[in-house]
Amino acid sequence: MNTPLTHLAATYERDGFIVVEDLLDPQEVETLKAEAFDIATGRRGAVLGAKPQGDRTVDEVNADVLAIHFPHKISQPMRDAMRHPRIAEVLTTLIGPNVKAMQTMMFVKASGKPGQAWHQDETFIPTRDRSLCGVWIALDDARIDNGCLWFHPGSHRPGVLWPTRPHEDPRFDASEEAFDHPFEREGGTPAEIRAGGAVFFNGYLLHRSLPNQAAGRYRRAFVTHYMSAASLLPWSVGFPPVRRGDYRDIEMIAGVDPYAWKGVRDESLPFVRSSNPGRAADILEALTVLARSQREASTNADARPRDASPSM
Ligand SMILES: O=C(O)CCC(=O)C(=O)O
Repeated sequence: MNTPLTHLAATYERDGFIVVEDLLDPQEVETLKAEAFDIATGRRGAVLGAKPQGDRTVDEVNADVLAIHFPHKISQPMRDAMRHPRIAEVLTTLIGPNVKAMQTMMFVKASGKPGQAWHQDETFIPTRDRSLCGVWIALDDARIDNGCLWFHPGSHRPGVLWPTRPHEDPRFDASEEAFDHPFEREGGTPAEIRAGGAVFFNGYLLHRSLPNQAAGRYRRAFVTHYMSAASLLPWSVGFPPVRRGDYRDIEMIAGVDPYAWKGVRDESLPFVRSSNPGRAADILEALTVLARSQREASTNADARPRDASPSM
């Protein structure tokens, strides 16, 4: 990381995002890709949506996977990536000394797969101090043709969460699109990043991705969301979403947890989101049932004290 951290912090404040090249080395990148495949084929244990490889090729397996949610719960390399010391170093400069993480996602975007329409992550993951920061690590060279991220630089600065609505744009997946804001729908700046590089972006920043139109090339990315540990996290999570006054299925990344006395809860379940709509619906239905019993068990049990947090 050659750019001084103070310069990165000023750029983050101005634009709402920074790019850090070579955050992971090629071996770490390959390990995460292999982990994604192993999770999707059930080699990391019984995970909702995982399906044995059988006689499918690697490409056939990957084509069925849109994303893996909460992979850090079942994969040590994913958890290591979430807790990467270089990420912690940058985040303590951008956010403050005390940083927690609440979710990971692995996007497996094969050729032909859709992008995600303009949105702000704080719409979905609300902090109380606007400290949400997504760290999106490219596991393949992310270019315009294979569906890199796009940003509206500076769109975080008004501190406004714009409304969202369903869209019928076939370029994008089913998640809602932000509208009624002053930024060009077809504008923005692409963030082309080499494999191993990462973009850190503010939770109020408008961003999107376009479909992967590169024949025979993936655009995989490992994403973690972080925030100041000082803020509560009234996150609606689960299927159907249940609103928590303060979501406590967190990992401390740096500094101290001001709410350590609350303990942590293991309530979010890893699952594989299929790119086949019928299969995705079945998985969500099964997840709803499982998540409900997991929540009941977690609510009935005392939260684990902080120092009893599991290490894998
Ligand atoms: O990777 C993508 O295509 C979209 C990711 C994204 O928008 C996010 O992580 O908030």
